[in-house]
Amino acid sequence: MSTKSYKERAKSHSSPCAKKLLELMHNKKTNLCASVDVHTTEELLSLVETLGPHICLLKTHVDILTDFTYEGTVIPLKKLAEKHNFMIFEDRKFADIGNTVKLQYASGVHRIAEWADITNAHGITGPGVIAGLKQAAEEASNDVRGLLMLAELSSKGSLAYGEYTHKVVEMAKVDPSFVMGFIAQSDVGGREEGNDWLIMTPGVGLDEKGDSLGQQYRTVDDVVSGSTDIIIVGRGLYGSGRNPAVEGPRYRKAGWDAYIKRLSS
Ligand code: 6AU
Repeated sequence: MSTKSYKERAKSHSSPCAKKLLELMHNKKTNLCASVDVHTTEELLSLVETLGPHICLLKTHVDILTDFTYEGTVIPLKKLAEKHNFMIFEDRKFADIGNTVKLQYASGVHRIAEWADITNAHGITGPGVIAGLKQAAEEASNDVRGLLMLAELSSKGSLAYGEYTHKVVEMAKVDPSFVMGFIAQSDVGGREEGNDWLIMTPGVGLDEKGDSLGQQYRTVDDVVSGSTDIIIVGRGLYGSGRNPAVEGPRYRKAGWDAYIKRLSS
């Protein structure tokens, strides 16, 4: 766990993308990432317009959208990111050999490498996944790009723990300028070489304990007092019976208060 401020960590971070995000978090005073898993671009843009002022990061799953187009979806999303000052994380969970993920990241209808600041990958296929994604990022854009490795998962029965998690963390060390941190539930370590990994944690909810398909929720205080730098919240913000205009500020405050508490611990 880091007890240093986001501002301080931004100064010396090895990843330009993490640096940019940490500065944004410090300036905007939010460690909330909204995960918006909806079916249409209209729903996505409308939720982002409401949640945008409260978040440092928007997490998308663009393959859920039934009407995705670069012009109709990405261009307005990028405009909202500029208007409300947040970054974009496409939660693609790449998990193939280096050559294939390189093609998947840059091509197809989604062309993720062109517009998403951050994406993520499983380590199951080995370090070629990092090298492949990095090549695609460099060829697709001059903007900073960052990769999160999935070290632990929030879902019941996940196989990502113990030795597997440890090996994913070791793998990340091959490129700390591109790998900015982990999707994880705990402090996965690996800072011996001075790497200041960002820990982003999904499976966060203040009102529910889980869903019927294995998702497990923990509270904001629980994760941030541990090692979480960014809370990833989905249905807690916009699920049935939730008002995003109320839940956005609520989760933002909970996340920021827990961070301030951690700084003084
Ligand atoms: O808050 P929810 O349950 O509505 O949404 C959680 C979001 C979903 C998942 O695909 C994602 O977080 N997620 C991930 C990520 C971000 O990679 C990993 C994980 O372990 N659990 C998880 O829920 O969009």
